[in-house]
Amino acid sequence: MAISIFLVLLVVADASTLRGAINAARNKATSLNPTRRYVARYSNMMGRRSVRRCAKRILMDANNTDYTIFEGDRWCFSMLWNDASIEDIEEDFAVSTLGGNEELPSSEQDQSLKEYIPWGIKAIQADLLSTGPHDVTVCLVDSGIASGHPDFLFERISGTDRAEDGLRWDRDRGGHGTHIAGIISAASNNNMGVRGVGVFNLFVARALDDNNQGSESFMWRAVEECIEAGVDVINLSLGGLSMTTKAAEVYSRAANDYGIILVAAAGNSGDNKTFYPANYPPVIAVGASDERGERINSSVNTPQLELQGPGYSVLSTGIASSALHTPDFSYPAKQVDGTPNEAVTGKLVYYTFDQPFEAQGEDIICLFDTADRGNENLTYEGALVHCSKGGGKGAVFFDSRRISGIQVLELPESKIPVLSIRADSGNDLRQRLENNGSMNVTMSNTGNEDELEFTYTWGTGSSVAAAHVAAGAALLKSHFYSCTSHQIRYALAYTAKRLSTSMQCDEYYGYGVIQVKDAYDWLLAQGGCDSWAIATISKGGCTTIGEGVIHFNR
Ligand SMILES: *[C@@H]1O[C@H](CO)[C@@H](O)[C@H](O)[C@H]1NC(C)=O
Ligand SMILES: *[C@@H]1O[C@H](CO)[C@@H](O)[C@H](O)[C@H]1NC(C)=O
Ligand SMILES: *[C@@H]1O[C@H](CO)[C@@H](O)[C@H](O)[C@H]1NC(C)=O
Ligand SMILES: *[C@@H]1O[C@H](CO)[C@@H](O)[C@H](O)[C@H]1NC(C)=O
Ligand SMILES: *[C@@H]1O[C@H](CO)[C@@H](O)[C@H](O)[C@H]1NC(C)=O
Ligand SMILES: *[C@@H]1O[C@H](CO)[C@@H](O)[C@H](O)[C@H]1NC(C)=O
Ligand SMILES: *[C@H]1O[C@H](CO)[C@@H](O)[C@H](O)[C@H]1NC(C)=O
Repeated sequence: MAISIFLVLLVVADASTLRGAINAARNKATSLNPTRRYVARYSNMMGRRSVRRCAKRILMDANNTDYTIFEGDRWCFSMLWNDASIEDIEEDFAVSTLGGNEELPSSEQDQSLKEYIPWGIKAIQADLLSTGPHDVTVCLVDSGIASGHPDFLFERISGTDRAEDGLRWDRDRGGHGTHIAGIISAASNNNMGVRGVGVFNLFVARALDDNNQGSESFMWRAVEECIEAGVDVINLSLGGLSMTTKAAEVYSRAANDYGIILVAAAGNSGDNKTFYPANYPPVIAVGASDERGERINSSVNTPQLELQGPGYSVLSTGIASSALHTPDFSYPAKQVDGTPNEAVTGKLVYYTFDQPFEAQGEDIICLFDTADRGNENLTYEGALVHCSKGGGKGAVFFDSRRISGIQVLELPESKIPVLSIRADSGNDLRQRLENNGSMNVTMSNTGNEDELEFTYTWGTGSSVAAAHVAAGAALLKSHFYSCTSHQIRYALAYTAKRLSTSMQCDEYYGYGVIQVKDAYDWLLAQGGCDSWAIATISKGGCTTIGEGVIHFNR
C-alpha cells in the first residue's frame, strides 16, 4: 500500500559549508551568486548600517532588536562575515511542515454521539481524563488556522499577524495548522465533527506563509510571540535539518527562563536524519505511531527521540475547496471537472446506475457508488439524467472499491453540480442512510482559493504525533498548574507505554506513546509537583528519566 506523506524540506547549507562555497566561488570568479535569507546580529548601530549597505532587501529590522533579517548575496554574506561590528551572521534556513494530509481510509464514528472520536484520543488515554480547572494556552506555530471552522471554540482562539511578512494568523491556505489545532482542541460534545484532546486556549503564531513556505526566523519569531503571549506549551510541527544559534537561544529561553513545554515533530524521513528544533535538547522530540502502537515507516530514529504519539491516519479539522455538508459532519470533496459550480441543498438519496427514475417530489442529491456501475452500457451521463428527472439538484460520486483518495472524474455534459468524495466518506454516508432513512445535505464548492470549505481530513506524520503530545502536556498542566516544564516532561516519559521489543527507551520509540491518565495518576501520587524535583535536567531522548527524582519535605 502506498503511503503518501506530505513532506517538503528545503534545507540549504550551514554556515561553514557556505563559507567554503564562498571561497570556491571567489577563486573561480563564478557568476553563481544566489540571493538568500540571512539573519545578522550586531551590538551597535555600525553593524546595522553595514547590513543595510549590502542587503538586497531588508525583511525585518525593528529598532528595538539587535538583528536584521535580510536577503543578500554571497558577496554580502562574506563582507558581513568579516565585519567586526557584526557579531554573528547565519543563513535563515527554509523550513516546512513535517507531515501533513494524506489519503487513507479510516472510520471510527461513534454514531450515538454524532461525533467522531479519533483513535488517537483513546491511544493516549485522553478519553479517561477531562481538562482540569486551570486555563492552559497552547501556542500553534504553524501555517495559521482556519479560525472560522465550526468545530473550534472561537472564544479560545487568538493569534498575532506578522504584518511585515503579510501573514494573517486566522488564515490557513494549506490546512496544516487547522488539522493540528483540531487534534489539540476541537470542541467536544457539540454533536459535530471530531473532538480534540482537551479544552485549551490556542494562540496562533504564523511560521509559514500562504504557500506553506517558511524560514527558521519565521519560526523563532513565532516562538518569541508565543513567549510574549504567555503560553504554556509550544507545539512545533515544522523543521529543517539545521538550526542557527539564534534559534537555539530563543528555544532555550522559552524552555528554561519561561518554563514553556516545547514539543516538536521528530521528522518523517524514515531514517536517522536529525531535524531541528526536535533534536535540540530543551525540545521534546516526538515520533509517530499507528493504532497498534507500532512506529510508522516514516518515523525517524535519533538519539534525541523521546516520545511517540498517534501519527497515522488521524481525522481532524480541515479545509477543502469543496465539501458535502451534513448536519454534524462535512466530508471533503472535489468538484467534478466540467460540472457547474453551485451550492445546492437537498435530501440525500442513494441511487444505482440503473435506477428507474421516479419523481421524489422534493429536491434531492443523488449518491452514486461507481462500483455499482457493473454494466458498461450504463453511463455516468445516463445516471445523472435519471437523477435530474427524479428531482436531483446535484450528485455525489464515490468508489467503494478504492482504498484511498478521491475518484477523478470529468463530466462536461452535466447540467447539475457533481462532487466526488472519498470511499470511506461514501461508505459512511450509505451506512447513515441505512440507519436513518433521511438526511439533508448541502453540496458546496467555493471555486475560490481564498474562501475554503470547512471540513475534516486525515493526517499522518510526526507533526500529528507531536500535536497529541503537546496537548497531552497541556492536559496535565491544566490539572497541575504548578508543575514545571521539566516535571511535566518527566511525568510523560515516566508513564509512557513502551513499545520497543526491549521494553526500554530506545531511539526508535523513545519512552513510547504518552499515557495521560497514567501520568496524571503518577503526579497525583506525588501530591502534585511541590514536594519533588527532577534530579537532572533532561538532555532529551532517553535521558529524561535519567537519575530519577528527589523528594523533599517527606
Ligand atoms: C527607528 O528609529 C529611527 C531613528 O531614530 C526612526 O526614524 C524610525 O522612525 C524608527 N522606526 C520605528 C519603526 O520605530
Ligand atoms: C545513519 O544511518 C546510516 C545507515 O544506517 C549510518 O551509516 C549512519 O552512520 C547513521 N548516522 C547516524 C548519525 O547515526
Ligand atoms: C512500511 O512497512 C510495511 C511493513 O512494516 C511495509 O509493508 C510497507 O511497504 C512499508 N511502507 C513503506 C512506504 O515503506
Ligand atoms: C450493451 O449494449 C450492446 C448494444 O446494445 C449489447 O449488444 C450488449 O449486450 C450490452 N451489454 C450488456 C452487458 O448489457
Ligand atoms: C434521523 O435524523 C433526523 C433528523 O436529523 C432525526 O430527527 C432523527 O432522530 C434521526 N433518527 C434516527 C433513528 O437516528
Ligand atoms: C430537509 O429539508 C426539507 C426542506 O427544507 C425539510 O422539509 C425536511 O424536514 C428536512 N429533513 C430533515 C431530515 O431534516
Ligand atoms: C504542534 O506540533 C505539530 C507537530 O510538531 C504541528 O504540526 C502543529 O502545528 C503544532 N501545533 C501547535 C498548536 O503548535
